[in-house]
Amino acid sequence: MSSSQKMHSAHWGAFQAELQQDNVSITPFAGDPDPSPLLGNFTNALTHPVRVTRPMIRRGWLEQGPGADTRRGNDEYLPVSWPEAIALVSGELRRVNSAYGPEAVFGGSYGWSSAGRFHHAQSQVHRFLNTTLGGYVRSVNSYSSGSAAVLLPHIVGPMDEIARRGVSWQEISANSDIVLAFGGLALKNSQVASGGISEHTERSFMQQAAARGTRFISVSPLASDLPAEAAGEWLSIIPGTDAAFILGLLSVLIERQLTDEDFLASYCTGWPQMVAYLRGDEDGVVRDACWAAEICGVSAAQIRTLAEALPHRRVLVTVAHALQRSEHGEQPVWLALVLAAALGQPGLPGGGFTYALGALGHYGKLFNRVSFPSLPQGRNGIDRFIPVAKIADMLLQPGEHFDYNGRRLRYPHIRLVYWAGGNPFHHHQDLARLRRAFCQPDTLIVHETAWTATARHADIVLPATMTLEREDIGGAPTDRHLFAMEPVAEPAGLARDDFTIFTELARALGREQEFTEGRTARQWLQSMYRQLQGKLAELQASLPDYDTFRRQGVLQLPQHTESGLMMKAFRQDPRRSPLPTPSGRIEIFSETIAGFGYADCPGHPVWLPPTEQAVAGESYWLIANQPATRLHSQLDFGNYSQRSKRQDREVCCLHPEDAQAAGIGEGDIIELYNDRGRALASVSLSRQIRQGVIQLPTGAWYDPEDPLAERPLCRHGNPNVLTRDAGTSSLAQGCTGQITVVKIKKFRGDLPPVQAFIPPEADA
Ligand code: PGD
Repeated sequence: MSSSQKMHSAHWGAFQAELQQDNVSITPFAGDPDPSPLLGNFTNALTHPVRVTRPMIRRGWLEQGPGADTRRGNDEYLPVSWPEAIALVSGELRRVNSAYGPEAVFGGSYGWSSAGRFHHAQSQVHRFLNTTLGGYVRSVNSYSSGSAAVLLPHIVGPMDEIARRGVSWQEISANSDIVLAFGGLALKNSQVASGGISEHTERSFMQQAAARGTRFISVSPLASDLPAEAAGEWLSIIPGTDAAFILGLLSVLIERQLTDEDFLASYCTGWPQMVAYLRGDEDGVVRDACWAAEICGVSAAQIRTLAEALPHRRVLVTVAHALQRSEHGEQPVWLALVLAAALGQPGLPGGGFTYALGALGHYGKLFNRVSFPSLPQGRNGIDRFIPVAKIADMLLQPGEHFDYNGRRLRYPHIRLVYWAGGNPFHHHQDLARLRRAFCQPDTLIVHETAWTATARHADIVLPATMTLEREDIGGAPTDRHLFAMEPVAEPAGLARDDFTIFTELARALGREQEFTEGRTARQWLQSMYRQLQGKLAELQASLPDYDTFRRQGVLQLPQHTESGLMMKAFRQDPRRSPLPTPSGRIEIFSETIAGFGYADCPGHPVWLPPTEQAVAGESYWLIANQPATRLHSQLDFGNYSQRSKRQDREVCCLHPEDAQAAGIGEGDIIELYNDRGRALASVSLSRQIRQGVIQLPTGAWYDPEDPLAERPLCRHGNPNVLTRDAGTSSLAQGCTGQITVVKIKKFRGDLPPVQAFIPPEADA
């Protein structure tokens, strides 16, 4: 590494970076066998005009003070100095806290921000609100796996045990005969891991497994969900119907007496109820292969052939995050576990059920024996929360009751929303509704590196540094490398890191000592590193001193050699190592969930039809999945993401026969529309997508032609103008952004220019 090259790390890989005038040249970490092309988004990011470089206040808020305001998203901004900004923010925090208390402050602030473990924006904002205001209304769970995170502990164990600590790629490549992957194993997803991923090994593990004879089967509406290296098979299915498909498989296994009854009797509860449901004992509906085929669009013959191929082989069943990010998303996850159990596979090397393999770079990896300490959050003095995807409901319906995981909760009345490190106008559904929700609070404060749509709806926008402008430490519990992240450039304009902003605010609120504990950012890093040294010393392992670590740039941590231990121990001795479920077994029927009495998530897994359905020839299933050219919405202005656009629009994928029927050709701009909104996108034709389905990835920055419209047109192609804002079920209330129903038409007329990357008007 030359002296001008700086080690750094992102959620999508480690690298060395060198500033060359305004651009950054990137060299991937030498130890990474398959670096992610997303690194290319850094090259032009530092000085892009869309960076936020000064504290800015929305004109309406400055002139009229705090209060609900429909101009949010369509107003001018006025620059202020840092002292003015600090005085305004601290004054408003003081006002809201003394008038209404922390119950009126939403600090859920969901978002991935950047990889450094100290300058982790969410941790910073939570610590700040706890130590200065005494607490805040928080959010629980994630947009990634909101429903599985709630379901899995009821039926098998904590999600981390079944995903991050689940079956490893090493075991798969050595043992699995069949990997049945609902939602596939797309490399675009596993190239990313929160906190960082230094070695992208999924491609080579799939290659090794395929070479040994593993049969990869991807059940998905998109062939592209399985990489070529897996040399696998594509079973094309109608979106959102996997639960019916699995019920069909189970019925064939029962009919042919191919279920592992010993395993089901000794390790599970509730198989008889499942069998009764499949037979239709209560409602007369026989859920066999023909019944399933009608719903899922896979023929009964294919369902039978697959079911008959599974028994007496080492089979691993996995379900991508995407499947549970849709209405009734709990059901395919639960049924995949039931299928693995019916085959008697859980706890065998390379077999059973693992949740979301391939959905993130964390899964299928070995775990570090110690993890890097996280920034202490302080104590939240109140216990008010929402499931994360209920943000718009909370702001629009204060005081209303809602169901969640057996509890009846009430939305608080929020006056102030504080966001750092996330982009709700990327991650949330039904953006017109979200805008109405964001018009409700008195004040919305956002720290951002760039003028995202979220920043453009804020009253106060504070310029945050990008990761490349900060010293930090990057690492994840599933990555054996720890990186000393060095700043590559000075902060853009007046940008400051979140910690510095919060330190100044804490000082203005008279709580600096409580927030900083007397440490600078560097001293926090040193102290966290010392804690790591302490943890390792207990294992008789040592680390170099902090300065040596920073000079080296990278070090290696000891790892466990095996994964999936919870399930293996359970299989070996279910009495001595019961699962952490109420029965200690896999719960095919859950008394707890049944006791909640939810019609949309009963005591055993079921097929429930979705509220909205595509009608052949009239409307389409829209898959709004993760993008391949950026992480979520991050650095959409980066070179790599920009190169993927056509006529500046996001590209959607459509089957040629659907296109022909609609009079649409390759490269045409189309409008996707429904009752909630409209979006423009460029068309790419492909037979790698099921007919009747359109795929438009998330992450194109929201760019409404008329920000105040009831049914806005996004000129750029953000699918969340179209998606439905409704929870997965009363159990988990997870996000359902993955699947929606749209119509399409060719766009005619003058193409409006994309303006998402031009900062809002500012009065100098
Ligand atoms: P990001 O684009 O990563 O999206 O939603 P999330 O909000 O996490 O947003 C992170 C923001 O943090 C960026 O705007 C970035 O500029 C900012 N940032 C980065 N570093 C810093 C920093 O140090 N300080 C500050 N203050 N800001 C920083 C992701 C969410 O979207 C997720 S996880 C999933 S899985 C969902 N996926 C889907 C989906 O599949 N389909 C639909 N329709 N919708 C989804 N939304 C969800």
